[in-house]
Amino acid sequence: MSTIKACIFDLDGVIVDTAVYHYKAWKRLADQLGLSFTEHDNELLKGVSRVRSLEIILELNHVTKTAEEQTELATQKNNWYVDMINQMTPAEILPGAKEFLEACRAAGIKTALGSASKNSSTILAKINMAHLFDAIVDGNHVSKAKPDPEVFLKGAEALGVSPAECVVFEDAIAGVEAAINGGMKVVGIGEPAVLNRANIVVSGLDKMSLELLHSL
Ligand code: B16
Ligand code: MG
Repeated sequence: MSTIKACIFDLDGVIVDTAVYHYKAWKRLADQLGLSFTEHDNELLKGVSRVRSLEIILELNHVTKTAEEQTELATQKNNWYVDMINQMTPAEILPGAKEFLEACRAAGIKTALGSASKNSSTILAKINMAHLFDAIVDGNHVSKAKPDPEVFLKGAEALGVSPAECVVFEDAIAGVEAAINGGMKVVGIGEPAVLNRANIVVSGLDKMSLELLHSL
């Protein structure tokens, strides 16, 4: 008998691919500052907070900025990013994401969002999926970034389940580690060679089923 009572989903890379918009906004900022920033560099920002993302770009370019300048730059990037996510539609939901959440809920499994983003409510509203989550925990509710398990532990708490009863769905290495650090099972979304600490790795939620979930 499976003990799984809840699923906690990361947002970027699991439900939608907002990484393309993050990249465009960071690239615009980097170009404005005369800094180098490639799509390869963008991989380092996945699952990482906005503030830390800027620090990484500055570090890659051996550039320093004051705390005030960093706040201003991160705000500028976010304004451009928000302009783009305001144009999102349900057509951008990744394959199988909506169907798997609906299947979980129909089977009595609770659902939560566990994202580093401070813009998750805008995104969920634009793709019309907010109603599919029993709890939403994002960058506005946590003080410690993944791989710290805070975001997922708060999700479990909000759902009234124990960590051992949760399965996390994550596309970032730091997110997989956060789930393990929180005592949860984790399904990696992406490449098995990259997410090798996950219990299983699938290419997307279209490859998930309740049967596979209960086999974990
Ligand atoms: P924001 P996730 C993360 O989302 C993104 O992967 C990461 O690239 C981004 O920097 C972070 O959200 C913060 O986003 O600037 O909107 O607060 O994968 O944790 O859902
Ligand atoms: Mg992610």
